[in-house]
Amino acid sequence: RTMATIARQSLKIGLIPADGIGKEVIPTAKAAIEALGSDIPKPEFIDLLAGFEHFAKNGIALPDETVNILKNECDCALFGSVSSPSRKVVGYSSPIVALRKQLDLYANIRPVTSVAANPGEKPNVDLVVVRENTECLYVKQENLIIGEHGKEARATRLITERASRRIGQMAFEIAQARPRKHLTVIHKSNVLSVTDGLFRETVRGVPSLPDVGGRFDGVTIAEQLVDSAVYRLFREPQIYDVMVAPNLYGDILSDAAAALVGSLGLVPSINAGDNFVMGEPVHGSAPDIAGQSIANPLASIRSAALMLRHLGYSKGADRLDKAVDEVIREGKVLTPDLGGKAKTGEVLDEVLRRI
Ligand code: GGG
Repeated sequence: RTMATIARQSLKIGLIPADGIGKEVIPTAKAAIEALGSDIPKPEFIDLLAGFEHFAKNGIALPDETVNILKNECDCALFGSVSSPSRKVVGYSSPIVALRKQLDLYANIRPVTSVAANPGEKPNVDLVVVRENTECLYVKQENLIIGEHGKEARATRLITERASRRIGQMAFEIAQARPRKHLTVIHKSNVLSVTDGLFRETVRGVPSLPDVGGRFDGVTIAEQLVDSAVYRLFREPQIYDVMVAPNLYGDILSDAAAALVGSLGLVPSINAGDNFVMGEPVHGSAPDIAGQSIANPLASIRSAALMLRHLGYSKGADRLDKAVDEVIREGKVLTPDLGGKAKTGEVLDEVLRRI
């Protein structure tokens, strides 16, 4: 599924590196895009601020200016990673969660694919996690009260028919465009029969919607409880093609699936809405290695490729993906997460040489 390609003189790309290794890997995606030359409209980059580090210095995690520029001036964006603390910090709220909502980027599309030994061969793992991106427990309505037996914390989990329908439609469209055309709906409706029950029923009902008109007839549909889905993902990942899940399950499943392909440092994503797309590596800000120039740049470069593909620039996207696959397949210049000794910049140079 791609946004309709419109004739553009230039491609305005907002860059939001945010925290930690985001600051090291987003510049590599920028360099890779710049190397594409005339395969894409001339890229123009706009540096934008957000993140916990920005909050710590300035008291704001997501400046209005960042959101306004994204909405009014950019064609697309690349986001790095954010380090929200695990404790409540007064006045702070996750900028990536807010950004996805404010730009209505309702689908987080996370392909997890291994690189086959030889070009043209089928990869062992080739699946896409389609994660609902705007609701579930991420509506962040939590409260704490002192009850009869001490502290009681509650959170609201929101699942709506509208959000489940549109993520379901997106997942069917992605499945329809893939060779296997197989969609698995992930839920836990044996326990959460109201919330997950609504998600499951709504997604399963997508092919019967009046405006679908048989478009998804070729897609086979299965469903799986989230716990057994994790088990089967590790035992037999080949059974999965496209997996669609509510926000929290999708977040966890896609990080878990990354273990199957060697490193979180390889897994890209896009946050997609009907009018905007934002690439984002699945990995976080990795404070343990931030500042050492050893972060893996490949997830960010692949996220740039996904973003360009979504915008309809498949030639440029193919060149980035092919270059990344070659570097992984050759296995000589890799960062430490993949067992190598190379620096971020050395891996980038290998990619640029092949673009
Ligand atoms: N690029 C993905 C990323 O930054 N992951 C870390 C994450 O999900 N953080 C949520 C947050 O800190 O708000």
